[in-house]
Amino acid sequence: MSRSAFVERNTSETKIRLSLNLDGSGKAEIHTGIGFFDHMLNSFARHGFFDLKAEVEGDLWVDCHHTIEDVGIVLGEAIKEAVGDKKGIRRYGSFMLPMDETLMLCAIDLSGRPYFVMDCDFTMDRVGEFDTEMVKEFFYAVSYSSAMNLHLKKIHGENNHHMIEAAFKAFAKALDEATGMDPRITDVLSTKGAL
Ligand SMILES: [Mn+2]
Repeated sequence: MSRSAFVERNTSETKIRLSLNLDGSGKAEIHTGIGFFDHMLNSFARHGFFDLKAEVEGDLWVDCHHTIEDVGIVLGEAIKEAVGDKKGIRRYGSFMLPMDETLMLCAIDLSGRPYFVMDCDFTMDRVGEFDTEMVKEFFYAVSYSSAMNLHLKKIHGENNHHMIEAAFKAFAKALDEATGMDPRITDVLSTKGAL
């Protein structure tokens, strides 16, 4: 049983084709037109052991906003589809990821109820062609379209490239744990019987 999804989304602002395999090996083919964003999505795939392909044509002549936000929406939809009925998965996942001076916490509950909390401030407006304020927009979109409870908290950080990269890697590690199978869980890990 393959836990994967393909999502296509076309609007007047972005055209996105994305495929995700939760049980992959970390292979990625990412083309968003934003170099730093490609670097982040590659890191997400590699460190979560997800296979991820993303072909994105966004209105980068406006700015990076629609492209990054819409990839977040589509990635969230793919996660939701790939986890399916959530039978046998751990549901919760968290990771504290160090990257040089930066320390980033990510915690996930695949609860079916979207909620996003981010406590991370940046000291630069941009890293490459990536606006730092889009970190919040991206993860907000992922959490809402996948119906995931997602927390991101910066424990320490000075370098903006490190802080963003640590957030993407911590998210990958936490999601890998939350989507992972536990042989002790024979149904859905909830006293309600459904997530
Ligand atoms: Mn880097």
